[in-house]
Amino acid sequence: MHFIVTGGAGFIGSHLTEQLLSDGHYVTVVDNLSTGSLQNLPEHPHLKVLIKDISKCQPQDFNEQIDGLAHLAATPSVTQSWLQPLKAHHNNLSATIAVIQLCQSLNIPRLVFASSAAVYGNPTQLPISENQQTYPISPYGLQKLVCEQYAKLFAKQLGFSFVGLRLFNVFGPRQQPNSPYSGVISIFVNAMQQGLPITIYGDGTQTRDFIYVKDVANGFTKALTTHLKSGSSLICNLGNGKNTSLVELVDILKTCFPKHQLATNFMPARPGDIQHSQADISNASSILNFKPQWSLKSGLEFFVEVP
Ligand code: UD2
Repeated sequence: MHFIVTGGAGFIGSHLTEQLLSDGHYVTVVDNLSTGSLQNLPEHPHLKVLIKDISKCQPQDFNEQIDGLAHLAATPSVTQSWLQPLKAHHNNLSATIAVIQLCQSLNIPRLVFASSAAVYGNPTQLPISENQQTYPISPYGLQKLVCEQYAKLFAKQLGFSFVGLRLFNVFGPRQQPNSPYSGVISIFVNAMQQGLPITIYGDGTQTRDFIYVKDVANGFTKALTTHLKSGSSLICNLGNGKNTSLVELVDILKTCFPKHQLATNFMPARPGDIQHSQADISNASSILNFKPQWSLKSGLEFFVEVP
């Protein structure tokens, strides 16, 4: 099959591209390289890379029959969405509408969208199921939620099938550690490798559902290839299904890497931080046959080995 992966040179998109290629598929990556890098991608005879903003793509940019599109290109930052809401709106929401139009003009039968647990805001119950009320507390969460709603509407109208995957806390190789708002694991691993202290915001009892990036790539692959009815829409959480506190995370890091120093400072909790998060993954497991293969510990061990 031939798939388009938008944001395919980024953290999650590049792992998805690798998995699709190793499963024998053809992939066209579309990426404007604003945060992604060509170094994240392998050289492969079945891989084409189009360095372009997805919202500027035209149907004639693609010559082949496309069997599915995974849309991961975005400004994936809650902070940026507060600082530059119009720009984030363009990159997250308007770009998704451009993708939907591309699905229409190229007759693409499946759209898979990288949504986020941010659509829930403060969860009212754990684990969080897809039926839980959505109440985004950032422009980013709101943009992801409205993207889902646009895609659902157009899936029904145009007859393609849509899967929105609500990602929880993804970690693994190629995640950028260099902003204070990068994923906590990339920041801690980077500090550990450089012998620098880490900072825990709050008392460290907050929990997150950490999912290894290769499991996320696998979830996307299943969402692209599982048979679904034309015109149907499916929303699935994509997490590990377990929650781990930051204190437990630090303990796991210390056991995995006993030779590294890990000095810990505590600072006041970040405003707007949620206390607990854990995905109910029964939808993904029953409909997409998704099962996480990596624990936090095995993912961390592999991650730190891989440069
Ligand atoms: C995640 C997503 C975010 C949004 C949100 C929705 C990532 C990177 N971010 O934010 O895009 O979808 O979920 O709920 O996946 N922390 C520290 N020390 C540090 C860095 C972080 O203690 O140096 C804490 C932070 O205050 C928070 C926890 O670690 O309590 C996780 O932080 P995060 O930025 O990795 O992810 P999160 O859940 O806030």
